[in-house]
Amino acid sequence: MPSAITTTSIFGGKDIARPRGGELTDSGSLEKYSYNDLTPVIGREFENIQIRDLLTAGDQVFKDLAYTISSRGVVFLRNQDVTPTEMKDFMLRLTFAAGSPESSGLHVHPLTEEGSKLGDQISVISSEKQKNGGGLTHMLSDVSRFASNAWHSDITFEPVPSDYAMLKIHTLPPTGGDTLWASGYEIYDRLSPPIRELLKGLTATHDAKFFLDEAKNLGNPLRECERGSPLNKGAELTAVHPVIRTNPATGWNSVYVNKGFTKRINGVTKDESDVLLNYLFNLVTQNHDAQVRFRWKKNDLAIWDNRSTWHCATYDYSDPRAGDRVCSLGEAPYLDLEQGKSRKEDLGL
Ligand SMILES: O=C(O)CCC(=O)C(=O)O
Ligand SMILES: [Fe+2]
Repeated sequence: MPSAITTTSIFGGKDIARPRGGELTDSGSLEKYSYNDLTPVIGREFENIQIRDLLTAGDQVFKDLAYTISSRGVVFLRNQDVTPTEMKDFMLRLTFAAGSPESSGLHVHPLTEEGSKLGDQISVISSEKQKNGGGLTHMLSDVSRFASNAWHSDITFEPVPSDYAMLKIHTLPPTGGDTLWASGYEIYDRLSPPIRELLKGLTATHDAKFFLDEAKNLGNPLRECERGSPLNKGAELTAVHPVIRTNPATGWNSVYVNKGFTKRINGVTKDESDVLLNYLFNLVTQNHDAQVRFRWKKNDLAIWDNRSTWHCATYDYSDPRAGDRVCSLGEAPYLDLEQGKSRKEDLGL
């Protein structure tokens, strides 16, 4: 299979899951929509875009949108009239336009019930379901008073994890349930050159074995089938990825370990791994100037790049909160040792 990336400067990745194209650029097709950048480093809210209307647009619009999401980290669209099926169609076009490998489709979460009403590729995010010991947010099942324990990027336990994710929240408590995102590019940019060099040679193990217990609590068998890529299957729920990852859409490097799933930096002692991971997690959770916090209204929708951001739900409410999420799969994570850039330097900041 032809691959856009054939140089030896690539650390990590897998031959059947390399990106099809190179970096994206913005041709300006979204210029007619007004927007607000919510912070200098992360988040853009568009006005007057309906996902449903964009479904009939050409590929260039999807490319421009992919570039916008990948460069701003997360994009917010208010009050969307869109069905779960349209969300899936949209995400397939987005990931394709962005250059994801042919072997990558939409993810099937290992906890998604077989024959579920909305289909295999929709994860139902539901506070009520979570009360039964299920859902995607195990983190608070083990007693902790640190809300920051819930920071993660989606499904990094898969050998081929997510490029983009779309979440629409349709049921909301009167207040609470905000979601926060943080920029992986910005955290990479806060590392000194010697620490960057150290981390560029390292991989980390990501593990979601706790889903085996959650599947039992829910009474559903774990989905061991192909979960959107031939490389994502079985009950192992473990993957090894580079600690620093290049995003093919922007060419920018990002830190790629997360509190939810990353257990161990490989090839160093356990103590060194703990120190390094804790330092990186603290950079994410203790820098509110690398984060954006979104206050949802009914039917608002977010699309983010899981390769270069983390997110964290807020469990500060008691009334029901629910929505639908679709995750597309990108490339197997890699670091481009020659071409990978700092966001700040590339933007001349
Ligand atoms: O409920 C939320 O705000 C976020 C849930 C989540 O982690 C996700 O949709 O990937
Ligand atoms: Fe998530």
